[in-house]
Amino acid sequence: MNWVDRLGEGLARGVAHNVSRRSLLSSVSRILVGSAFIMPVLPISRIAHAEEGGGAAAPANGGDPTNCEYWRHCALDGFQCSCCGGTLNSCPAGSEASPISWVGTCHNPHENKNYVVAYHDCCGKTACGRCYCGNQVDERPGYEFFRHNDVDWCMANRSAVYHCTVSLIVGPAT
Ligand code: ABN
Repeated sequence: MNWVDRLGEGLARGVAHNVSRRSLLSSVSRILVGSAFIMPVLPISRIAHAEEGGGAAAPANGGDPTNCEYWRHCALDGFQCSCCGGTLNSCPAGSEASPISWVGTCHNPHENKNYVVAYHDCCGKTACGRCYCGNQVDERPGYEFFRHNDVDWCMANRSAVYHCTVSLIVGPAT
């Protein structure tokens, strides 16, 4: 791997000799801003349009919703709020939902249809510790940061303390 190190060092030195810090920062920030338009790199807030807001038709349920195998938990990484004083789609009293979420596409075997499901963390109370699910449908390892679901989505809340996670149906996946 020495040649990789030498190549990297050569490139870094070349850039350092030929490009000023200000113009490097300006180019990098232009690339970052530009790429955000092409590729949606941040989690998206859909909570206003999800199940609680009545946006999606409630799909047929069935099965035990506190079981990690329950279909709508297919990409859930966290403690299920329904075991923590909340429900499948509402946070326990004293906690508040994160506006950003991880989104998965889960198969409802009772209807044989796929649904987009948003996993919102409930924040502001210490970790619930019950009914943990570590499901990984469509998840990628941590080094593929934007496709990794082991993230505290409370980071944008008044309190970043994670309590549990709800699984909201956003709508049918078309
Ligand atoms: N989204 C659940 C979670 C919270 C904190 C840390 C890892 C995962």
